Amino acid sequence: MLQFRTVAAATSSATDFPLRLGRAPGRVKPSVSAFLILFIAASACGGGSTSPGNNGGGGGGAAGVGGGGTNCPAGSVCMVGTSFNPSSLTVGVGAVVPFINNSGIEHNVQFPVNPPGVADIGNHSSGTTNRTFNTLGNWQFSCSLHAGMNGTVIVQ
Ligand SMILES: [Cu+2]
Repeated sequence: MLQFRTVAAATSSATDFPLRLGRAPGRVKPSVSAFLILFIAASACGGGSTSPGNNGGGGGGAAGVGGGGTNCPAGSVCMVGTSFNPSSLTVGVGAVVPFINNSGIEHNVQFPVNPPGVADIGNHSSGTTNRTFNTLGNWQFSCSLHAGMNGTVIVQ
């Protein structure tokens, strides 16, 4: 009778043992998957930062395109942006001075004192208007639409 009991107790305790061991791997799993999530997140961030690095020096292509705007023929006055270029032009008596507006911006040319025979030029955003200067003097003009847009034709 005594021997049976001890055998039964031994077997029951033996079957308990593997059950406890079975729980131990179950606790490890959550920490492993948390580590994997962190690793994936870290590697995803790292991958994103590599490609933009090569896109650096793209500029500088169209540098020569805009240069034509300052090509003002000799002996003429051009409206470039919101200024006259040249701002001072010296001509001889009887010179025909083209006032050229290729800016696409509306301008006018107004003389506070008109040279004899020279009329103001009204608002316009393109085109060339000729004026003939037959009288000696420094003839100032301005565009009333743009403050500081001034020029002078010097007739010598
Ligand atoms: Cu103007």
